[in-house]
Amino acid sequence: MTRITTVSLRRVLDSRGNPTVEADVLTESGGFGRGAAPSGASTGEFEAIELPASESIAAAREHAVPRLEGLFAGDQRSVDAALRAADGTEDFSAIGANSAVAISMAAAKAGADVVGAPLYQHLGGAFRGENFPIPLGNVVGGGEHATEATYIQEFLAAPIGAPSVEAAVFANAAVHAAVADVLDERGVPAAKGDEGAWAPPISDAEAFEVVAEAVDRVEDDVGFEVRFGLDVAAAELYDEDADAYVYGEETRSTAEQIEYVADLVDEYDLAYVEDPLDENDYVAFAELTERVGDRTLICGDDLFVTNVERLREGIDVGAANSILIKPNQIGTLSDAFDAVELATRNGYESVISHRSGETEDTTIAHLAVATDASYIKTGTVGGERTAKLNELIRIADDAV
Ligand code: 2PG
Ligand code: MG
Repeated sequence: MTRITTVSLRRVLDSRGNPTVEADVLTESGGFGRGAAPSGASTGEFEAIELPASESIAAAREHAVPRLEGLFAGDQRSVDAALRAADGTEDFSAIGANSAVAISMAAAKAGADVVGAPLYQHLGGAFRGENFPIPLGNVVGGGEHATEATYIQEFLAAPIGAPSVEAAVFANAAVHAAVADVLDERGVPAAKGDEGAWAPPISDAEAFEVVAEAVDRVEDDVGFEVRFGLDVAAAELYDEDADAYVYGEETRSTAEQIEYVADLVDEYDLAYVEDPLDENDYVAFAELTERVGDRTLICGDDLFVTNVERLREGIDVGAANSILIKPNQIGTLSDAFDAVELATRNGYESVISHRSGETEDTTIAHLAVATDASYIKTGTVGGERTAKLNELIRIADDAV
């Protein structure tokens, strides 16, 4: 008996100290699942709508909860369809994508609990040992996640030669520590940004030197290939009126931005570049992918917002070769699965991702394994980040 008997919603804290939505789902047989919505700061223009937590909870209690009671918790498609029907809009603006995603994740966990399976297995996945999702770990960051730091939002360690999840997770932590050493040697003080990455008051050019040096040191130490990548979050830099990317005093036209990023890919052998261009510019994305897509991942985050329609548009023009998957950008796990499936069928890699505002929820670690994703982006240090990384280590150890 897996019918849902109760769905409760409450406000809890996220890692920025803001209120977010937590959902509990209980079934007739005593199955239990809990999920909490994350929250973005550099949100894409086309994301599903996050409402203020209290407003979202009130709307979901009124419209969604009555439709969910009596459904089978393990039937994820029905649960997610009920959430969509309860909302009635394209972008979850009636009940809020925050309540929707919290309930969707909580129902999945309740469904897993009922059958006594780990969430990643319940969602249809297996841990394949050598095929684990490689963690991309933010080690230096700025943009919307930290003021007075780099214009590029994230410099991400990418331990692509790691022999195990554990080795990869610890390599990223080592790069984070090595960055602190290199900054210290240069006399640069650094606080941390929203995701636990160092947020030093240095130029982007210096940040490249610092991260490249830190990655080299760790690579020598661990003996496997460690590279790095970026989330440029270029939509935040793009000024529509000026039709240019604004880096403080410096601006770059679209053609210059493509040139700049392509040069960075070659100079630093970047493994990964997310949102190098504006979220509306499929054409420029395609141009860059054409130039460097054979040697690095060009990933659409704000470009695709985990939305199959937008992804299809991107696939048609060759806009990228990978997609960032954030369940709260689209509102349900089923929608996130659909995006991964479409991506996979078209040769795109999937990168399952956290948000800058997070909780201790570990669903994305299970989602990455369940979808056999190539990468997971979920920070390097800090409790709400290590919650996911440690869960990945447990999954690898078959201890969840
Ligand atoms: C991103 C994310 C996570 P935010 O841009 O990829 O790193 O940031 O959650 O603020 O959108
Ligand atoms: Mg991004």
